[in-house]
Amino acid sequence: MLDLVAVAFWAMLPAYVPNNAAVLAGGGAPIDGGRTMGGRRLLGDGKTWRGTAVGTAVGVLLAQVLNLVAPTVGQSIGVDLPTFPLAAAVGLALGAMLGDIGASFLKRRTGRERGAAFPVVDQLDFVAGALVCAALFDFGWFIETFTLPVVVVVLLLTPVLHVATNAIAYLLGLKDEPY
Ligand code: CTP
Ligand code: MG
Ligand code: K
Repeated sequence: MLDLVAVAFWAMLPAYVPNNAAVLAGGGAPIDGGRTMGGRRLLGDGKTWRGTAVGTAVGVLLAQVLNLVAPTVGQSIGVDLPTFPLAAAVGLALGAMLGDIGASFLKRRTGRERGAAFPVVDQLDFVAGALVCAALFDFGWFIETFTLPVVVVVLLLTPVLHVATNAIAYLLGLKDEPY
């Protein structure tokens, strides 16, 4: 059980970090360029080119660091930790950003202003994006790494981690809302 949690957490790290990096790097031009659809912003000012690019880059870089330390860390906790081929790393990091962007599109279409909470979607949008893109970019790696039990742990663990991380970012004054 602990093995599953360790593998799930490790395999998702390149998808967890991009959203937090985007919060720190955000600002600048919005992806939608201010365009609207049905009187509402397509995505809103919370989805920027810079946040998306930096978030993706940080996730891919983190995967390289994890690749270097996987044997050492794995041995010390007695778990066979996965490494990340480049395509898988890009899939996880970019996919996490795209999932979050997709959720903003849905939020705007359902009348939610920038920053409004969208429970469940807020907690799992980036997981869905990361898993779909990782599968598209490196299917062999994906099915080997994300076995059904690992996916189940990811789906249970991520909302808890997401709520905790964002609450901390809010308390530190890095984020405007605690979700
Ligand atoms: N951010 C960014 N680019 C992204 C994602 C996030 O620049 N692709 C930055 C923005 O500064 C954003 C902050 O990270 O305001 C927090 O991200 P998030 O909570 O996802 O955005 P919200 O501002 O809450 O907007 P939305 O309602 O569209 O989710
Ligand atoms: Mg938000
Ligand atoms: K979000």
